[in-house]
Amino acid sequence: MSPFNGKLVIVSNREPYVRRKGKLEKTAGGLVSALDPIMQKNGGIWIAAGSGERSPVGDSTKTTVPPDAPAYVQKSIWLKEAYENNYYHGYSNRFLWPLCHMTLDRVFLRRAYWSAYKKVNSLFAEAVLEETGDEPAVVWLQDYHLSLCARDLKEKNRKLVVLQFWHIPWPPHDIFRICPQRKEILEGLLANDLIGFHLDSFCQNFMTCVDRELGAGVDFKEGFVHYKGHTTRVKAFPISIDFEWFARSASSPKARRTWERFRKTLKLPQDGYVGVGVDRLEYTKGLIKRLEAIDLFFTKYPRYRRRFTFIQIAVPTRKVEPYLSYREKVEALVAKINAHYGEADWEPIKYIDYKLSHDDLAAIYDGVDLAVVSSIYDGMNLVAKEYIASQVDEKGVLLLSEFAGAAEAIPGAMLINPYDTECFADAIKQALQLPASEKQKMIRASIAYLREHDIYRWVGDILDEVERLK
Ligand code: ADQ
Repeated sequence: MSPFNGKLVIVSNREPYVRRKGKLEKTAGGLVSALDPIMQKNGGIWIAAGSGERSPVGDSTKTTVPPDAPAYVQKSIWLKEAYENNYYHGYSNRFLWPLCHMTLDRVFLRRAYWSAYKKVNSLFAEAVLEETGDEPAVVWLQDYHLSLCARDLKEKNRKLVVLQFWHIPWPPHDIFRICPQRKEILEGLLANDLIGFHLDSFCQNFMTCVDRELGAGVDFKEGFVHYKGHTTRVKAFPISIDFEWFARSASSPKARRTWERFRKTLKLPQDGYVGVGVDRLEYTKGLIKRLEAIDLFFTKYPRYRRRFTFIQIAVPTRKVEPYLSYREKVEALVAKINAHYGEADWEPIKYIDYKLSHDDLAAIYDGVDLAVVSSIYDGMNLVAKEYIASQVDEKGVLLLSEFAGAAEAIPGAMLINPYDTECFADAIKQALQLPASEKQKMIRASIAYLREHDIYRWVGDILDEVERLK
């Protein structure tokens, strides 16, 4: 990664650290997992909506993080509850999220959502401008919560270089045109100097939308959009993880002890196979499809009862509808499968509904025989990459949905279609039956790719592109 000396301001909805019971804790989720190591290395300021215990000291607060080795500043903006509900739970998560993931029956919109979304975007822009004044800086906006921010920033400080990374898919135009505010959103995004997506197909979808909706000048091949005198670079940067960190953590003696402790606590049979799924409790991650496939697997292949146990780690992150109902459905299905196939001393699914540290996850990833990522649609999916990086023993198999961005790049994964339950169930059996040498060959191919394409390369590629644009 080339040295980056400009002042860096990251802006995201979610704080990297949240205060709970007086203690700052790192939050779960792809964005924070990806960018916290970068900020710890480079320093800078990270602006986000406050979400833990509210500070009594005003509308925004600054803290240095991480608490045990302060490396950068976190500025938290405290939003009024109505704004928070309508902008975050409403427009961002009940409207844009399902729209971009093409789960159209979940798309839900209210007028109040949009006005709060606009207001909160302008509050974020103000919070950035308070830090930069008239000075130059690089402002890196994160995700779909902030699609109008770049426009405000550029209008008030022309010296800023503004870029945005869109962490979720960008849907085809036929889907995006469902959005009544599509022109404002596209114009807002085109104020950026650079927009990044995980995949080239998302870039193409986005450019088709600005072409059809705004009549912007689009160079589809080179990835440039010219609109109202401004040029925006549009480019794919598939996000990754801190490969070395996971590899190191998984190979530590502590990881072995952690895995043994898990085996004991979960009462896993000593000689059986173990699979794992690690997800936010989120409908796009395809947990129901996965459980249905596991259910069918035990029906079709009864000899694997007692010989295969699946650990599902599902952390609830959004405590509103439709997540509450989804959680109920997932938990009911787990209970049904356990009641149907379970025995006095064996449960087919071990369900864990809380957050684990990445050290614990690395130990589990290395300990199990296979991991399942069954997203019905996913921008990238970092769990897939964390699992590969943690394969010290080179014995694991990754069953990966072909609808996760990760499937486009990672060689050596076993691709599945989560909608095709029967093939999915068969793939679990095939994965368990693969000879050790074949598993090793596959996982080595994945590891070799990922070692070269880690999170530092992702950030380096983006910041190099920023330097070129400057
Ligand atoms: P997410 O959908 O949140 O983000 P994903 O890529 O699935 O992200 O990664 C989830 C992260 O949360 C991983 O780092 C994982 O280890 C962690 N996590 C999940 N469950 C956990 C648990 N029980 N305990 C501890 N940690 C847990 C969005 C997009 C993705 C994209 C990312 C990054 O939806 O497609 O990969 O951003 O761009």
